[in-house]
Amino acid sequence: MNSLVQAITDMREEEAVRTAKEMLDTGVSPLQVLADCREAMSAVGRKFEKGEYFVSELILAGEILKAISAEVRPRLQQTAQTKQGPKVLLGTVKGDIHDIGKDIVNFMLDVNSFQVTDLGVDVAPSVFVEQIKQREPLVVALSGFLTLSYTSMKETVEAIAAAGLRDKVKIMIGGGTVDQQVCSYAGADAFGKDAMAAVALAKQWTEGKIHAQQNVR
Ligand code: B12
Repeated sequence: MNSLVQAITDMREEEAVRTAKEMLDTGVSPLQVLADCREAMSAVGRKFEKGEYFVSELILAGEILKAISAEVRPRLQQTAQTKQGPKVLLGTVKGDIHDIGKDIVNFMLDVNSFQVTDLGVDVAPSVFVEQIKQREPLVVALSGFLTLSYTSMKETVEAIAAAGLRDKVKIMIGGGTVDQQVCSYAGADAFGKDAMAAVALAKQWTEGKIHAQQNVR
């Protein structure tokens, strides 16, 4: 466990943010810093499972990660291109308010030139449907960390299909323990294990469609 992972896991907020800044200043890749954050969040999750940590620690862990993300984001943007690519609609599904992973997916897509609309957390299937009609994205990205989110993801995919929009969008899911089994259950097109996977899928699905999408409106 390196010192950043240790500081986050032990809830030493100031030290964690300072360590992350120092790592970035000395040339450690922003993606490595995010990977360390992820490792720490898993450790925090394990402590919560064992009853060593409570919801208050989860909230603090969330705040620490948001503070570090705020440091990481501008460093990623330094290398970003400015062109506006295809549209992606993103949100955490109904019943789930976890947004740290979603926010990382948002900014990784954003720095890779996608036009991301983030609908926030606890997003009802009907809202996804409404926003697809309004914004005509090529990709819909559903995030969820709770087991109950799998049902919400399935209901969201079903609502999109019921509205006759299923063949207009590619749907990816991700967050926490989402895997191929959840993907098949939900009826999504693919799952991604991290924000880089989200970018890879979005690129794969929209290649050659960038100009077409830019001309919409
Ligand atoms: C922080 C946290 C919270 C915070 C969330 C703060 C916030 N603003 O998000 C708060 C305190 C609010 C919270 C609340 C709860 N939580 Co909570 N929480 C966590 C914790 C510790 C970390 C989650 C996290 O943000 N991880 C960091 C990110 C970066 O994770 P990541 O998976 O690496 O993210 C990447 C991928 O998932 C992927 N990704 C994410 N979204 C998407 C989308 C797409 C399309 C793609 C392709 C990829 C992708 O990209 C991300 C970046 O690379 C986890 C433990 C854990 N091990 O994850 C529990 C955990 C998820 N929580 C849990 C629980 C039980 C709860 C509560 C029910 C607790 C309670 N009793 O009240 C509530 C539920 C509230 C609700 N209705 O949603 C359980 C879920 C168990 C389950 N299987 O259902 C966990 C697993 C803890 C545990 N071990 O028991 N929680």
